[in-house]
Amino acid sequence: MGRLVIVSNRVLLPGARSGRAGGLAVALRDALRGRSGIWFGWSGATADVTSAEPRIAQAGPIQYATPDLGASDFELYYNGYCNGTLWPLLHYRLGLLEFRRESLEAYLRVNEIFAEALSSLLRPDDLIWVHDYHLIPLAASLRSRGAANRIGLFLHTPFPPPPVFTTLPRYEILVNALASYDLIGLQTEGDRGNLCRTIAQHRQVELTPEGDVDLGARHLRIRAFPIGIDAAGVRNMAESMSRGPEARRLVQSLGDRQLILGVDRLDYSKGLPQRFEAFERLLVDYPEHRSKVTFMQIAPVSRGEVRQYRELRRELDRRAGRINGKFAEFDWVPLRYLNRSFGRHVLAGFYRHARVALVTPLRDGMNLVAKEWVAAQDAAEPGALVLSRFAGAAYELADALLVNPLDSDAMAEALHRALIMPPEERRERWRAMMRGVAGNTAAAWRDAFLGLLESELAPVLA
Ligand code: ADQ
Repeated sequence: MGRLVIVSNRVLLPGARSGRAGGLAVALRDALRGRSGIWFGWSGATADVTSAEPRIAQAGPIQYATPDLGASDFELYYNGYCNGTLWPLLHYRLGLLEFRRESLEAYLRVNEIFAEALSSLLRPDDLIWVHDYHLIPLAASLRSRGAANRIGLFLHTPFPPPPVFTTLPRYEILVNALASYDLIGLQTEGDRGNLCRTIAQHRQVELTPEGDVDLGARHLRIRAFPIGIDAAGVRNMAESMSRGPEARRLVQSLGDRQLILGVDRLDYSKGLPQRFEAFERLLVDYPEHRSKVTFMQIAPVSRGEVRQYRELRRELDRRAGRINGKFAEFDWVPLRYLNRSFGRHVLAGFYRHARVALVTPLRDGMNLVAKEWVAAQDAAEPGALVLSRFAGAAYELADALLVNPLDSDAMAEALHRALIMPPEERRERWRAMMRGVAGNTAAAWRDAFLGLLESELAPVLA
């Protein structure tokens, strides 16, 4: 068995506190632990220029190779093309998309430099697993340096339909780059269909119903691999942390009020303004909940260097101030809005005390918070989940109260329904959701992807 080489935008370095790392980073680290290999990705630091000589660290069988980004590439590649162009495009937000040719050039250049740096570390039988939209051209850059390894890509974001994707100037560069992979994984069947149609249209080829296509030199497979979580781990963590100091203080501060909880990165894809509006509608349309519920939204600032994110933050500050100014009583603050992050274990304890989880992205690849909240519930007394139809998680969590996050009246109705839902209905819905979450773990996701990437893969066609 060859080594596993994982390439992702950020790397969970040895010794880093995994309590703050996302479930995904932990799953990838575990994937590497099972076999020797390399974890390659941006160090998180900037230097004068993007470095083709990564920092190297070794921990047990895993080598960590982490190049720095040059200051201008941080601006043009990371903030510019990745977060200012691709992220809004992949989340169907064309109005927020900014394109500059200079950023596209930086994107291609950084991928070239990363490929150069990685090439010197590769062995011919290494299995390479690339993650996410930051690195789409990486396989093509590696191939041009002679890499004949099996290379897979997993896209954590949604993938939009062709009329949306092809609004991207010079989109064909990306579609052609995708053809250098052996396997591309997406979160849902919907995303898979969209990517298949985009490739079919652009390359004038036909894909099989499963998503196989011969692209000249390569046989490409496109499949849905919905990402999962370590359900048992989250459940155990929630069980013990529900009695931890933070959760105890939270419960004490709530008194006998019910907790509605939202946990997200502060990102415009997460639908936070609409969520605040829905909470306001709840207090207007169902005044019986005033003084009886507390909505806590945890949203640590992310990508604060990007203009759209700064504007979003200002808008949320305004809305939060207005809601509290309008509805607060001398002994009740309806909305607790926190721009700070908490460790995974603290969040797990909070999840268990949330009577309602409010997960309403406008568009989301999967949304692991929804799954983590389900796994954290007490089987005897679970809460209710209000979930956006446009999160990948909605495919698997059909027993949540599914809402359109653009319809704040409907969201207020769903919130009301969740708050008054009888225990038996909550238990029934939760049991169905938990079966799905427990049955599709992060480890199962990883093994399914790598299993297919490794199996009788793509004999390179002559
Ligand atoms: P994200 O957009 O970051 O991920 P999500 O899936 O909800 O969104 O969260 C990923 C991880 O970050 C989870 O383990 C979660 O607990 C943690 N997290 C989120 N908000 C947090 C907060 N406020 N404080 C602390 N931790 C927080 C991207 C895609 C998603 C996709 C994931 C994984 O945008 O659609 O589900 O990758 O593929």
